[in-house]
Amino acid sequence: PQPIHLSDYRPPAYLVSRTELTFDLAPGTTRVKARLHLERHPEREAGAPLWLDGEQLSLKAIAIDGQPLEEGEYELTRKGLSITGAPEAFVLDTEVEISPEDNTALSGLYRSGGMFCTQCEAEGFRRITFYPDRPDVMATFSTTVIGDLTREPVLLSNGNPVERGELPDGRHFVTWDDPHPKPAYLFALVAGDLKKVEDRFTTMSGRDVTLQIWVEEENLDKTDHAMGSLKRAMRWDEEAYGREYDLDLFMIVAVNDFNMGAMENKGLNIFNSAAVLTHPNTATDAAFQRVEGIVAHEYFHNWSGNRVTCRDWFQLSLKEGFTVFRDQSFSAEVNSAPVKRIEEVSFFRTAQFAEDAGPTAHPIRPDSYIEIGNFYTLTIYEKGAEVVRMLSNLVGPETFRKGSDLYFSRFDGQAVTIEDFVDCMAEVSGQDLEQFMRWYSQAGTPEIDAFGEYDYANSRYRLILRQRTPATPGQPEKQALHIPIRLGLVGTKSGRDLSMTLDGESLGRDAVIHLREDEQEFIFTDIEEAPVPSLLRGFSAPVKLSFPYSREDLAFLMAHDSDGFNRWDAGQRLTLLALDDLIAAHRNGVEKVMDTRLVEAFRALIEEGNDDKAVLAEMLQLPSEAYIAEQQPLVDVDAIHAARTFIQQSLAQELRDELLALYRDNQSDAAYAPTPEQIGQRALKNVALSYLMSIEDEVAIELAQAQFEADHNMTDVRQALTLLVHSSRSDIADPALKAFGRKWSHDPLVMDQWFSLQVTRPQADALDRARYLMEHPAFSLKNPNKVRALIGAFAGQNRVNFHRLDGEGYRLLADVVIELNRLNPEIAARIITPLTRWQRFDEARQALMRAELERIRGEELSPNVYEIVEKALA
Ligand code: B3K
Ligand code: ZN
Repeated sequence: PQPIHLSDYRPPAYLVSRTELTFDLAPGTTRVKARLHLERHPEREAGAPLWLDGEQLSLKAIAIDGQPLEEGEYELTRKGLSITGAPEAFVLDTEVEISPEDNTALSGLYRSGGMFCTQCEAEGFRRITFYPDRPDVMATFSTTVIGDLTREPVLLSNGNPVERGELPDGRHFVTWDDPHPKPAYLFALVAGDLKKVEDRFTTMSGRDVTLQIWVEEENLDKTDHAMGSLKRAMRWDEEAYGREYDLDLFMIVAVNDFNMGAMENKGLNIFNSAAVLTHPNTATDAAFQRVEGIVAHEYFHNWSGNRVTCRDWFQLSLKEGFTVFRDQSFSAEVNSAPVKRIEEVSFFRTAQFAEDAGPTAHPIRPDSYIEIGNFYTLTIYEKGAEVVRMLSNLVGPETFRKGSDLYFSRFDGQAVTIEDFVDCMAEVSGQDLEQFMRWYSQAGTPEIDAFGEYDYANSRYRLILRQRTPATPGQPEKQALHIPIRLGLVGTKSGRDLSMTLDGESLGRDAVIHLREDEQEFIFTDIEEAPVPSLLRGFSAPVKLSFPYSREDLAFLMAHDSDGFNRWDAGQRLTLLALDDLIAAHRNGVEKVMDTRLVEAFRALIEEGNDDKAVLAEMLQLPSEAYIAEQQPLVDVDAIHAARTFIQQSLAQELRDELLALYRDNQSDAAYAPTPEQIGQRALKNVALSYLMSIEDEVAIELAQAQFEADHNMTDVRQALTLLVHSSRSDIADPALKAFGRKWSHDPLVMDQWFSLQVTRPQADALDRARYLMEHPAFSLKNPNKVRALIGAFAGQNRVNFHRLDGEGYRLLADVVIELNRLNPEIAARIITPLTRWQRFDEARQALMRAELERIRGEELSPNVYEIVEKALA
């Protein structure tokens, strides 16, 4: 496979103004008729051939303006069809046959359970019909869906239903019309025996919109939270961005087999059932919050993505980075904002930093790709969102809103580029954002080394910042970025933010300074006492910042920083320092000694409490093994696991009474509600329980068993069960696991959790269990949720067992990748990620991981897996 380059972009030879589709559905052979109204692109030369993408289609008929084409009048390849010498404007009719039943890649039209559904982004529409399948071709669509009255009583597509009727032989049809021009990737069709929950929403201009969530009958009681989230998101987008919904109907459909979380098809969002269904008994707090975030995200795409879309797939972050920023802002507003930010950053620094440091590192706007399906990454999404967040902070929220208003009005109905977006921000703010644009073209995580010095004699504080971005594949040299650093100087005597003056200008007590050069010095004057600097508040830029803090400095910031995020981060840094010592001790075979400062800092946290219990729970949480690994030059999985476990157990022993009290004070019988208060309370109680269970004392075991048996809500049940199953005691683990498995065998989303929590147990049998569970009747490699729950969780979260020195963990993952490469290349190329990070480990593991990558490379590979494996072995 050959890479495609951004620099080769050319507009298409023909545009489509209107697309008329007819689907005659049958699982084995579905007939698709397409009538395209085509016109030469004004910027393209006469004679340029028409190119239509098409894959795995069986062409039955083709005609121009009603005249059937002879063989020889068009050229057909495995990738599509071209016609030379077509008129300037004409109507093209095609008819193809496809087989939804055999579509295991879940791209295009496929079957999920008993229903038909589609996934077209990025390039799935070409598996449905011949079409210029690129986002800069936008057409209005009319879609007629013909199905079986009993098998598919419900027939859905984009837009509004305009006609329906019965046909002979127990068939019926519905015709849908979508008046908003859209690229083919936003097309959707769903047909099956579905039931709906309906609600209404009145838009800001007083229009009445019908809201529907379509599910299988047994899930009708799991839609309330998604519906509530949808209405909150619709209102929020009106208030925060002035964006109103633009059709009379908005539908969400839940499907069990889905490659991603959800898809923003115009008027007909299709969701992975895991991203829409919730019930207190089946979904955890985290799942409730995830559903709220994803429902909002897909809804927000109606403007940032659908009304204004991407010119080409290199611009993917234009819609994804912006929309993630929008959903994060929404979630922060409807939940606890500090805890949302902590969660985002903690995930980002673990997963995106690892991507940016690995062989698949790429800029937010890549220069080239082989398979666009591989670019739905943390860099495009989350780093893209961080860059939009920086923009919003640079220009200020009100100006940012002016910029987004301008962007939406100027480009409504168009397919545009990242420059178009940033130019709007530059225009409304008058700021020069040229250097800032490098964030989009340069891969890798910038590293900032900071040094500070207080000059007692002159009451000055001197801060030196140096930036450098490490080389990434294809980008050996990096340029300096424009990095906004929010900071405060916290007085060591007063414990308060000091007011800052820089170059004669008063900055206040919390300010942003701009790092633009490789190295810059900032001298703050009139600083009346020696400060500890609080840098990168709120994670004001997606960088790694190091400062030679002492443990006393960090304990001080943990207690006094006015920025909640940096209070949390100081705790993380303090814990990491303690971990460094313990990791070294473990490696050198020296006895491990617990840092008493850490114990005292944690004791103080518990004693002081926090109005926001979720924040306190986060502060008490130790950094994950994956995040700890990110900080190490060479990852020693066993030492990390041992060191972290040692800290956890030491804290549990030293603070046993405090943790028990914390647990008991936060127990509640109140009816479940996914409110920030309740979620915080549960988080706090469960973090206390996990410390207590780490020493497996009898009281803790009783508490965990009682919490499991009380069966109050899934958050508590799952946490209790996880702790029991992750313990060393099979006498307490096995009965609970069996009971849970029996009780929930009918519910695939709960069974996903049952799989995950078993294969993430640190005990040595985890790998055997993973292999054994792959044979379980509830498991299937064809269902992405199952693959993620079992294989993804084992390889991504069970580090000690995945990285076993006998290489069996790697072998398991490679076996799965090889099978999935044939079934579902997109999922195969994602699940392989842990193997691609081989450079981070010791030589023995490197060799084992590489050997598995080589074994995969020996197969006949899909472009998806090929691209990742080649990069990993390059
Ligand atoms: N836009 C979709 C992504 C689908 C990608 C599939 N290869 C989901 C989202 O970001 O909202
Ligand atoms: Zn998105």
